[in-house]
Amino acid sequence: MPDSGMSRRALLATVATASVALVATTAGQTWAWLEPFNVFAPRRRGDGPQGLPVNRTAAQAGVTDLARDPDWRLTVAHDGTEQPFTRDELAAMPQSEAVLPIACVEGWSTTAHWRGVAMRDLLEAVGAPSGASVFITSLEPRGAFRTSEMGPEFARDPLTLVALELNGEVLDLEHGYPARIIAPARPGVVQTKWIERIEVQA
Ligand SMILES: Nc1nc2c(c(=O)[nH]1)N[C@H]1C(S)=C(S)[C@@H](COP(=O)(O)O)O[C@H]1N2
Ligand SMILES: [Mo]
Repeated sequence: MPDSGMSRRALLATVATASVALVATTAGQTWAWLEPFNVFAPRRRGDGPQGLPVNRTAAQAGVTDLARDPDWRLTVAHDGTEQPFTRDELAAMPQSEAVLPIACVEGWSTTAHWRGVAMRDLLEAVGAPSGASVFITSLEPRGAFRTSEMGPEFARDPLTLVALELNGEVLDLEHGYPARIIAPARPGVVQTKWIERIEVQA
């Protein structure tokens, strides 16, 4: 019957359109899902200065001049006092080492050798309890990852460092020079770079 033939063609056309739409939707999701791999491409293990990928560069963070400023100090605020440390002063303190990964949610994890002042030694130097929580602020003027919080379990861990060196060299500007946080078993987003202030929580 001509009518049913038309209906069948109409039905087939509808199914075909639906299939195209389904393929288009799936393809769209596939591309959206694959998209991060384009971003990963320049961040493979070993890429970036000192053998470590870079999440956000110093230029992107707007810290290039601030991080190189000889007047930079790391200020530790505790119990109403503010104690500034120059980089040389930090480097003159007992140094600790840790082999720890940066694990970024964007899909890479790279282990590196870090050296610097253990957070617990820094806390002790300003008379703060080793079981303190700390609030860390970066030189970065704005940005989602410019601050981080750290509970006592991390602050007192001997592997939690205010890192000054990476893989045997002075920490590269891209990796947080003059100083950054590195701590075990924490996501990359809280491994704060270019730090300028540590507030000991009351
Ligand atoms: N100040 C600051 N620190 C930061 C970030 C940032 O954007 N700003 N990015 C974080 C993220 S998401 C990751 S994965 C690590 C990457 O460190 P890297 O660039 O030295 O490898 O830095 C963290 N520290
Ligand atoms: Mo990250």
